[in-house]
Amino acid sequence: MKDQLAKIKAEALAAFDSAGGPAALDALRVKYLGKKGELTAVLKQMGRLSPQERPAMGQLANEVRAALENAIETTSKRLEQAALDARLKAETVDVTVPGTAPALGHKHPMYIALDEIKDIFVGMGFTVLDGPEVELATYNFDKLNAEEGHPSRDWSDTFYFDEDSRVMLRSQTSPMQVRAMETMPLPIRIIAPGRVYRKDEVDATHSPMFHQVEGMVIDKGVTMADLKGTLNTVVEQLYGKGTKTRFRPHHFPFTEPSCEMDVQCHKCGGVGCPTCKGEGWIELLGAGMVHPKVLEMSGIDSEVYTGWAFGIGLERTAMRRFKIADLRLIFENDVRFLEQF
Ligand code: 2NL
Repeated sequence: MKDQLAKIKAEALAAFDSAGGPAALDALRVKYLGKKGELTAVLKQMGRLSPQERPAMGQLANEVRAALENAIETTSKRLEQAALDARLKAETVDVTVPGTAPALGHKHPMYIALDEIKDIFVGMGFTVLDGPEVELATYNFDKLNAEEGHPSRDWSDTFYFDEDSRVMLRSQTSPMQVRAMETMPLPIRIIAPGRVYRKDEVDATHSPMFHQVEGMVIDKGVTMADLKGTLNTVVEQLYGKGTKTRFRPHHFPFTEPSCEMDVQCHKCGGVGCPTCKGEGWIELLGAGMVHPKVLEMSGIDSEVYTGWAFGIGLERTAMRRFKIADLRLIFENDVRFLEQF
């Protein structure tokens, strides 16, 4: 029996040593130490021994069991470590492999144009205003001196929400400026960029939704000379120093006098070419001195304060700047188009 135990011990230790992995080791544990294992089989024969022999043999059997359990423990640790080493080696990250660059988006061409305009005005001390696109006709029309019956108030031109034409999608960003006149301390210098809505059919130059920047200055002693001087400075920053402008008389209900400003064609220098349709000039914006009635309706004393205001279409500005022929391209948001700017 002693020889049997010694043989089991030697065999088992050798087998553990050459176990290829944790599963193989576990199978060996069952083979030698399990209920039907070899060591257990020997122990079952203890009953056949004489009482004198039993204690010594029992002790030997326990020593063998302890030795095997110990060996299993160390072998198991060694195998785990080997597996970990192998995994670490296999999963090595090569930090020198070039990564996948994330696709970077970029500004929409119209917002490039808008941000340029904003920067120029902010640099001159103007505040940028934001406001609701759903407006009251009072703010969009009444307080801007466009009375009942004015053609722009017609249902065929304006998106109303209700039968009695009180709530609407703003058709210009002026309502924000009216709110500014009503609430901001004077003097004010503001620009109001944003979406506006008019019932136009979609074509190469029209869209029922487009963008506008309006601006306004109100202070004591403001004149048409301030309007011209400021807008000329803006144009020189947009189109380069020395760019010529001209002011033509016009009509808007909210300004008096009103004008439109043209810039000399940057392409032909004023001689006339396809870009300016032979005119030598390109229409840029509408402007004027804020109508005294408009000032009074917003609670500003028109005897003390005067102001000027302007409005410019953003899509047209961006189209000219980037030579975009069709307005629809600006809104389709096809990345193949947008990526060009
Ligand atoms: C154009 C013309 C213009 C204004 C907008 C304005 C606003 C207030 C008072 C007076 Cl609250 N005027 N805005 C003035 C003149 C022209 O826009 O052709 N826009 C595209």
